[in-house]
Amino acid sequence: MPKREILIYPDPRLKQRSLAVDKFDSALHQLLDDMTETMYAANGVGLAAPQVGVLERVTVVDVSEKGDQPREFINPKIVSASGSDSGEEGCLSIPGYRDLVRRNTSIVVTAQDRTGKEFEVAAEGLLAICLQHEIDHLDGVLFVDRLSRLKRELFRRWLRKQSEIES
Ligand code: GNR
Ligand code: NI
Repeated sequence: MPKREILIYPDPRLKQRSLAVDKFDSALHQLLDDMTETMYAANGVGLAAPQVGVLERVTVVDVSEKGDQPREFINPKIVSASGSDSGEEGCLSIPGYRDLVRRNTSIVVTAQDRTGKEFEVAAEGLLAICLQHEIDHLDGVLFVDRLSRLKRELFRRWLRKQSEIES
C-alpha cells in the first residue's frame, strides 16, 4: 500500500516552486521512505515531493532494471549539462499521456543525502532524463510545459476529452 497519494494534473500544487530542505530530521526520512514506497507502488522510475503534496526539494529515483536501487536526492542542482536528444516521457501526475521531450543527454548533479551530506553524480541515459524531469517538478514545471505549441495544444485537447470521458 502506498503511503501517500499522487496529485494529478492540473492540481495547482504541481505548478509551485518547492523550497530547499534545511532540516535533515526524522520527518524528512519518513517522507523519503513514503515516496520510495509510493514510486514503486505506481511503477514509476522517479517521484518528486510536490507530487505527493509536499513542496520541498526532495526526489527519489530508481532506474535500475530490477527496481532495487532507490536513490535519494535532496536539494538537487544541475551544475553542468551537455548534449541534446528527445525521448518519450510520461508522468505519474498525468496518467495516460506520453510525448517526446528534448533534454540534455549528460548532466552533473550535486545534491544532499538524507543526512545532509553533499554528493555529486554524473548521469547519462534514463537517469539523466529522470533527474531533469524530477528537478523540473521541484520548479513547478511539468513535461507538457516543455512541448512545442502544437503538441501542447494536442495535450489540451486530450485533457478536455479525458474530462468528457470521466463525466
Ligand atoms: O515513471 C516515470 N517514467 C518516466 C519516463 C520517462 C521520462 C520520465 C519519467 S519520470 C516518471 C515518474 C514521474 O512522473 N516522476 O515525476
Ligand atoms: Ni513526473
